[in-house]
Amino acid sequence: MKTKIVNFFAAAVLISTQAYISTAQAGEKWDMPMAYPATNFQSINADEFAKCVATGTSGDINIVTHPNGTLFKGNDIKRAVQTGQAQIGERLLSSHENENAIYGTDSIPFLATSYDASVKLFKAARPELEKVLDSQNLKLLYSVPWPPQGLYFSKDVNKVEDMKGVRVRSYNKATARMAELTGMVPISIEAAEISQALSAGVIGSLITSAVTGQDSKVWENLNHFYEVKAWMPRNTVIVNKDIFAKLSDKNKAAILDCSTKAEASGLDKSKIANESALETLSKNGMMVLQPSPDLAASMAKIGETMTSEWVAKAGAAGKKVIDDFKK
Ligand code: PCA
Repeated sequence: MKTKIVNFFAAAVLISTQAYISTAQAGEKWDMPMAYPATNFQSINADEFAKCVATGTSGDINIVTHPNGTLFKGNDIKRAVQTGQAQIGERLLSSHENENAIYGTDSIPFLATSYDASVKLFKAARPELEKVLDSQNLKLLYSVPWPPQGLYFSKDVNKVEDMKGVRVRSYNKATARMAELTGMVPISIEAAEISQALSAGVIGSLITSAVTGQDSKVWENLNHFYEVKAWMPRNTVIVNKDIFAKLSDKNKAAILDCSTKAEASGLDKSKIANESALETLSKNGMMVLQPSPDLAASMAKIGETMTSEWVAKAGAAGKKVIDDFKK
């Protein structure tokens, strides 16, 4: 109840700030819902993108970012942009893999686990992704990888059997499937609610990056981080296709130029944020560990199962992406 009141108050302040902004400026206001904290590198990058767009369109388009799921929760952002309730938004597209397997390309286990490989995989996937997004009234602007995904626990985990029965937060199909195959119990929880879920004992484990562990102050409840490097999922910024289509050529070009810049600077920010988050985890008493050979071998096997499942679902489009990536 208390959080509800606080959220309501925050929303009221937000609305009055926006009203001020829209009367003070002549251009169009675009709302940009995002699911992650304002201090996260993805959100900071989006703020810079918004500034670039305001400058590049000479004030015609003013993007107002709404971090931490305050305007729409992560899971609702894509639909909000599709329907034009929000003009633009940032979303972890792999969470929509149930709509189309192509959305899950970045979460195929152990396929692209370095920044270079992640860039290469995105390049291979982009044309297919754009097709799928286009069919849903969306246009892809830019995409930024999260650091490699590891496993957080409150105990030593040396073999897959040690995970049995542990409740783990899931954020997409791959996290849920990995949980199932390791004998864990997946529970879908928004990033903004991780700390609360850990403190309440709803979950005892996470599959995520060092950065999201840091954002959620996981050391208050967990003490082991295994650098499994399962995959590097991406946040993708999408705009409503109809709204974009109505812009002048000059404003379209300005937004695309800012998108190219945001994709490059987001990549750099992700690398830097990962290094510093790993340090922060250690400083706060987390053990940052490599998986044992036994654990790594089991995870690799689970990865193979998940990869064949994905390939079977993704069909010819998926095969083309993987072939292009491996070229
Ligand atoms: N953070 C996001 C997605 C992957 C990551 O590292 C999250 O946990 O929701």
